[in-house]
Amino acid sequence: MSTSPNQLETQLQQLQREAVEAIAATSTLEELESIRVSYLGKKGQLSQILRGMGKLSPQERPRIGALANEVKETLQVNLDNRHQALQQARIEEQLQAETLDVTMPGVSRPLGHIHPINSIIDRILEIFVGLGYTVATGPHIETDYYNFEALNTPVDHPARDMQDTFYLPEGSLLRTHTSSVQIRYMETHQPPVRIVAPGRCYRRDTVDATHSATFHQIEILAVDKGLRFTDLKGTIKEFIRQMFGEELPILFRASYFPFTEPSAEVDVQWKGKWLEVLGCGMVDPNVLKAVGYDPEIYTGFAAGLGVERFAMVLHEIDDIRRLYNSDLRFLKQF
Ligand code: 2U9
Repeated sequence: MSTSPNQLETQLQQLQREAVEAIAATSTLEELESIRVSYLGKKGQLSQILRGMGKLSPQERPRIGALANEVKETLQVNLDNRHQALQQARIEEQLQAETLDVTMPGVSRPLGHIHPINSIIDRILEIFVGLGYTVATGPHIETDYYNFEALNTPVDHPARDMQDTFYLPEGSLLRTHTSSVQIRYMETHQPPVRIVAPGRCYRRDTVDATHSATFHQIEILAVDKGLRFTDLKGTIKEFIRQMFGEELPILFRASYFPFTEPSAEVDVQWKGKWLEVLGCGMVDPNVLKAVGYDPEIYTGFAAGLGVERFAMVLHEIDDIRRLYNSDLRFLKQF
C-alpha cells in the first residue's frame, strides 16, 4: 500500500503538533527521554512515516524530505529546550532540599592538649637547650651498674635503701633516676659535655599524695675543664629566673647525694613561701673515673628535679595522683 505525498505531509504536520504538545507536557527528564525515543528513535514514529517516502516520485521526494528534516529539527529544538528546563528545575529542587543553614551551631569536637607533666618537661628542655645543652635519652630497663654502681652507689651503700627499685629477672631493674643516661652518654662522648636528660623513672614507693611508683625526672650534667660550684650556681639561677619569669631569692642548702660532692638542695622563695625545687652538686670524682674521665683534668656539675613535684608547686596541686587519673575536669585547667 502506497502513501501519497499529501498524506505524508499531513502525517508529518500532525506528528509535529502532537510531539510538540507531548514535549511541553513532560515533567521529568525520564518522561522526556521516552517521548524522544517514541518520536525520533530508530523505530520511532518519524522513521515509520519516512519509510513511506521510498514510494514517492523523484520530483516529490525533495519537498517531503525537506519537510521531514524541518519537523525533525523542530522536535530536536523543542526536546533540547525542554531538557534544559527540566534539568534546571531538578538542580533547583536539589539545592532547595540540600540547603545548609549556616546559622546552625557547629558540632564542636573536643581538642586535646599537652599534659601538664609534658608541658613542664618541654619548658625545662627549652631553657637548657637555650643554654647550649643537648637532650639525651636512654633505656628505662637498666643494669645495676648503670643505675647504681657507676654512680658511686655500691651494693652496700645506704642510699640504696632510699631508692629501692623494681627488680626484673636476670638482674635488670627499672631505672630509679635518669642519671644512667648520663653515664651511657659519657662512655661514648669526650668532654666538654652539656646534656639534659628527661624521662620516666620508677621507685618502689607506697603511693600517697606525694609519692608515686612512677614519676618523671629531668637531670642536667656539664663536664669540662675548670667547672666550679659558681658555674653550677649561675646555671641554676638562670634556670629559676626563666622558669618563674623573675629573679627570686634562692637558697643553696647543703645536702648529700652519692654521685655529687659537695651537694646541695635548692629552695626558691615564691609567693611568700620557700619551696624546695631541685638537688644539685659537683660530680663526684669516682663517677668521672667510672666513665674513664680523668678527675684531675675535668670537673663537672649536675642537678636533678622531679617533674611532678615541680608541677605540683607551680600549679598548686595537692595530690600527685591527680596527674595520672586522666580526669578531664582536672586536666582541662592546664
Ligand atoms: C651524673 C652525675 C650526677 C644528678 C643529681 C640530684 C642532685 C637530685 C633528685 C631531684 C628530685 C631526684 O627526682 S628527685 O627525687 N635529684 O637531687 N640529681 S644531683 O646528679 C648526677 C647525674 C648524673 C653522671
